[in-house]
Amino acid sequence: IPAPSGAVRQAPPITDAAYLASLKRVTQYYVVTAFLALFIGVMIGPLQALNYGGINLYDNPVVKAILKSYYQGLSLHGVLNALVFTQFFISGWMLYLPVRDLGARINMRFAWFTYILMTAGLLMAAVPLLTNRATLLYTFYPPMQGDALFYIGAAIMVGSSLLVVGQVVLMWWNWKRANPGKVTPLVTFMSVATWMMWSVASLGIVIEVVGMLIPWSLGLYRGVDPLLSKTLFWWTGHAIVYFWVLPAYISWYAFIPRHAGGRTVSEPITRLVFVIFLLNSTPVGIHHQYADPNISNVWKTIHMFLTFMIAVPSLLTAFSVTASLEDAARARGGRGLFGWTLKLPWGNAIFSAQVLAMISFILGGAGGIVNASSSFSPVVHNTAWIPGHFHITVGTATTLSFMGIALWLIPHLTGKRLPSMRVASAAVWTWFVGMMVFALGMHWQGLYGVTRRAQVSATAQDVYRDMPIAIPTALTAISGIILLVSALLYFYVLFRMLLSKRVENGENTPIPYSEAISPAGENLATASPLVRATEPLLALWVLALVLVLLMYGPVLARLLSNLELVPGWRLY
Ligand code: HAS
Ligand code: HEM
Repeated sequence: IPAPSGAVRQAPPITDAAYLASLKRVTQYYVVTAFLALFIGVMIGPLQALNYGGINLYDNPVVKAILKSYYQGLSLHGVLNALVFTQFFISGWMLYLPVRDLGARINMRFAWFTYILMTAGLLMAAVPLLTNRATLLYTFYPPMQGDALFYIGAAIMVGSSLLVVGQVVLMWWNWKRANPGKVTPLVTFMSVATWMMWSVASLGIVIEVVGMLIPWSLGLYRGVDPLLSKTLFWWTGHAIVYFWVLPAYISWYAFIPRHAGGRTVSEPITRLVFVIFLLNSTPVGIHHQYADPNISNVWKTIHMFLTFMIAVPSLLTAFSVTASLEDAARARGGRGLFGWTLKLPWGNAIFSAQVLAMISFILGGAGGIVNASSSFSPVVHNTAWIPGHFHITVGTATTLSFMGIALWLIPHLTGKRLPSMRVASAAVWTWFVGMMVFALGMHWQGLYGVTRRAQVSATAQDVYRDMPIAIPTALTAISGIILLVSALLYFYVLFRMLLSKRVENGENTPIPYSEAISPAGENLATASPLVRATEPLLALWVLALVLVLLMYGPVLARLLSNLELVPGWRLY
């Protein structure tokens, strides 16, 4: 991490060594649990990529001994990668950052209790998943039904994340009371806004699981309405993608400029971006349901426009972060319209992982806008295009960013050293290349109507016989191998680091705060109107809730008035 170029924020020192050690340890537990889940989840990915490459390994005796079906593997892959890895990493990352940013003292017993509860939820859900009694895919749409333990475990896991929300928001609120008239520091602002957004977003899935699926799986209801359940799922299910990507944005705004030797462009604009996400992330979920009946076209269209609007803060981010990279590169002597990019520290895996993640997100974001357009949606919906889209969003923008962050965060938390920057770099570059090839193959296959969530390697000969899909099929298979190599390299570095001895005080690897070209200032009285307008996060939180109720209330009311209860199915 290069030395700061000027006046740069430092985390206020925490003098109580035992408290700091406990805070770091709980964060480390979250992060390591996250990567263990990713390790298992990712090992199944290449089998699926080979499936979309026309190669069926699911009859192999070794694979058969572990996975009962393609769908058990896909359920594990989706749940472990998209739900468990993200939630554990984010819970550690966005608890640790604001606590250090404010130098605050939180109740460590409560923090540990939350981690243990979340892990208990995970273990409960894992039992039916591993024993093929919750082969429901990560969206667990009814009428497919799993064991009650799966839903109860999932509810406990999500519920524990709400305890982290409570702890962080309360800590921030105490800081506000102790510092009247002060502007919330940027990293805390971004973390609190993201947690608030998640609390509003998660309500849909909480109502679905606690109010419908748990009693149904316990036999208390004779059936559930699949459409109502799916609508509640997507209330949470789209906003969750911003819960996955905003923690990466925190790093892109606050820390990446420092890694590159530059500055964050504008703290006020960054705050605006997070406020738009708080308000607008959730009332967009119906773009997943254009094909569903009993939701009027008016609401589908409103959600479509709100979806286009939620691309705006990401576009603001794209320009702001590029400007901060250009600032860094020009300070290192970079020249020309694009030539400056060569001066960026591409050999530093912490940096390159995250900037390659951003580059992949340019393409992923563009694909998202295609998905959101109700006129294009019928072409791509439920095809291989969609996994193509989300492996360059959550599978790269988020995952590769978290992989890069872990390379400085673990040394910071543990005092251990990254064993090899070269191997780490090889891992992150091959991940990027692998995911680009994967996305090309999957988007391309999707355009020919190859369906997602299908064991096409067992049926392709019949169904897709006349389609010219040989090239995208081959690309997908090749990408699976590249990604397997990449994952093995990354986990080798990560686990070697974790298993090595502590060699220094973790504080020697500081939190890489960046200086801002346009800071928000410290006092509200002298701050710009934009800073003052974005400071009252509590009021904005309430507004976000009201907006969601307005945008979902009439849709849910219509579904409730036409309930169609369906008994459970067990397909696999
Ligand atoms: Fe999506 C489906 C629309 C963003 C994840 N999405 C999914 C699914 C997942 C997912 C997991 O409207 C599948 C769900 C399922 O299983 O069925 N998505 C969007 C839109 C956006 C979007 C409009 N998605 C995400 C993010 C995800 C994610 C973020 C995870 C992290 N998505 C959809 C729709 C569907 C969908 C439909 C349903 C499809 C269907 O039919 O089923 C937008 O938020 C995207 C805005 C993004 C941008 C890009 C900004 C670029 C940035 C990087 C800048 C680069 C820099 C580098 C700075 C406008 C910020 C410069 C480099 C230098 C070297 C200088
Ligand atoms: C689904 C491959 C990593 C999240 C899929 C599918 C393939 C695949 C081919 C589509 C399966 C189908 O629709 O039938 C891979 C490979 C990976 C990888 C080769 C890297 C080695 C990841 C990562 C994440 C992720 C890092 C998220 C953090 C998902 C999700 C699904 C999925 C959520 C959808 C599951 C479902 O439809 O229920 N993966 N993946 N994958 N993947 Fe990955």
